[in-house]
Amino acid sequence: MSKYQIKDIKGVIPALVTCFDENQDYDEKRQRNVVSSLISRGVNGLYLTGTTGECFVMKPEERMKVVEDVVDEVKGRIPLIVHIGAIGTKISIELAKHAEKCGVDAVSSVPPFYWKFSEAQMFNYYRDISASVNIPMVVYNIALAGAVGFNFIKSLSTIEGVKGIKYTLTSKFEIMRIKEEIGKDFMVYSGCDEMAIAGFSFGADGAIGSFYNLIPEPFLDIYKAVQAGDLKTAREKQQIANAIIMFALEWGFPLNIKAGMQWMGVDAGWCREPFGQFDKATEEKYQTEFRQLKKKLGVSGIPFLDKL
Ligand code: MN9
Repeated sequence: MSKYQIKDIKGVIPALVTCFDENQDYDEKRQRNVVSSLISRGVNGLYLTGTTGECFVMKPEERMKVVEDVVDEVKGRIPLIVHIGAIGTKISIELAKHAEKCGVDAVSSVPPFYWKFSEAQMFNYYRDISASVNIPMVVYNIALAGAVGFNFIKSLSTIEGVKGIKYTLTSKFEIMRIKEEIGKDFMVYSGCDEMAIAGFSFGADGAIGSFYNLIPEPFLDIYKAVQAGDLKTAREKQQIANAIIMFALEWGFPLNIKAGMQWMGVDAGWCREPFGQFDKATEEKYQTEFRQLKKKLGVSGIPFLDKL
């Protein structure tokens, strides 16, 4: 049974990396370690098998196994949202039902993509999945899957069960509009970690993103600071986080996240092909450059930097 209501799923939520071993197999041991380490660092929830979780290079059974292991590791300590997106409604429904049975708190999905489905087809996709489970659906709006516009979001919000949106677009002002025109109880999760301050300022309830696997600390501070009306602190923390993000983005995603985690002693394993991997020399070069950035920033209190 799910434990948290959608209104209680808020704050800083890592889009959890999925751990693979050197043979490209899903690695339960590493996965459990990553989860418990993130919980000890104070994250407010986890978003499983999404973009960062490499879901589209995984088989449905593997995605299900990740959900089972994470649910077992978390034991209700923080809320869980599971991305069940696939191009076919039938596959998504199977994943959604399985996630519900495991006891997660919400499901989420990108719209079906690749064939440029019409809005009517996408609407039916969300309608059918939502009808198949009794836990809320969070629509995932991201350019990679073909971003949907405000009016369509409004229409999706009329589906019973659709209770929020993960908004991974740079048009953050629409978060305010969603809250005003759809309703303040319609949950909004800001994507684009480099704009978390904007997301929270425009009224997002939470933020879901990849860098919260690596540097949740400044974002937990930003979340608190914006809520307390302390934009100065929020801006300072965002500036530090962005220096790290901009630097890391140049090496390719999600390799950068896993490499960074490795450096700080949280072993998330390998990425799945075709993402590839860094050769030793490249990784050492990045690490050296990062140490220089750390010196330039001159900050402490961010474990990733402290441990470099
Ligand atoms: O919101 C992630 N977006 C993508 C989810 O993966 C495209 C973000 O967390 C970004 O990885 C991050 C870096 O641009 O903001």
